[in-house]
Amino acid sequence: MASSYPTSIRPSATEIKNGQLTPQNLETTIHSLYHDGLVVVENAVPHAALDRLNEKMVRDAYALQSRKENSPYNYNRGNIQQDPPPVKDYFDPGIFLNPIATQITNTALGPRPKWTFCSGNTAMRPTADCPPTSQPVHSDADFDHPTHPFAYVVNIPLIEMTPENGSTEIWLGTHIDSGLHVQEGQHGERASGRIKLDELEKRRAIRPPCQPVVPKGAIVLRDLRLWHAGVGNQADQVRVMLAMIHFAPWYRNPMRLEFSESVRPIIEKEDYLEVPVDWVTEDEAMSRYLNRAFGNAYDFSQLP
Ligand SMILES: O=C(O)CCC(=O)C(=O)O
Ligand SMILES: [Fe+2]
Repeated sequence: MASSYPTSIRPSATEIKNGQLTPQNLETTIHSLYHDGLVVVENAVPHAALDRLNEKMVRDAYALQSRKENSPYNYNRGNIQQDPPPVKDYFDPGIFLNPIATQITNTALGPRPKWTFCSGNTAMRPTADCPPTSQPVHSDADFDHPTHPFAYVVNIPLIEMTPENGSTEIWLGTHIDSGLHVQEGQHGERASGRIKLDELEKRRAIRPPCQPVVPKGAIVLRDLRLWHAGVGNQADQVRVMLAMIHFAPWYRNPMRLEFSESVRPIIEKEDYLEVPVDWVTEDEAMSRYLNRAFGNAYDFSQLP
């Protein structure tokens, strides 16, 4: 039986300094994305940038949580869809335009993938009225989609991610026979993309899921079609995990990002991604980013 645990690579100091993997390490990532639908790249993001963003996003997470039923949660209230602040002060290119993540998606999907989704998933600490609850196993590709790779999620946890604090449960290899035929739930609803229970049991006998320990500074690249689930956080710290999606350059995808004008000079220097953005003022960006209703922050309904 193939291992349930993902392949991790540890780039050398030279690779990190150059923002480029060697051909050998790049081949390993492409091999893992092809066979497992997921790969981990360790030591790729500077810790200071993660700490700064984490402090802000954890504070914001409590504000979102206090909205209870009206918070933008996915499947259950302990797991919140949370955008990072879309302004220069929090826009560290080492996180959002990470060169190694971009090198991998350029190689796997073709030159200049489109970056059109920028958000995060926050696993809240358990509370009396909201105990740790896992999400149903699902695919984020809850719409009719190609059977070949067309999009990768770049997940960046802001702290070390462990089974205790809600490391995402992943089902390696499930991107290969993914599609609406194994899913339940209507596209666009809060609990869409759920994998049918009999399909889960069939798959468990072949290659069961795992919850990997993902060290701080690591990036997880995941095929958008891969089955996974947010797991209840049992720890006393909030776990924020950023989720950026790079779509193949040829994929018909009209989604756009919304950032403050202050981010524009940084984005305009980016040569390896196409980044369609609606620019807004700093004030608009700051007042809007926590007010996306569910189905807006996470809206793939424009996709075919
Ligand atoms: O928070 C996680 O670990 C995963 C969340 C997730 O998969 C989702 O909300 O779609
Ligand atoms: Fe998901």
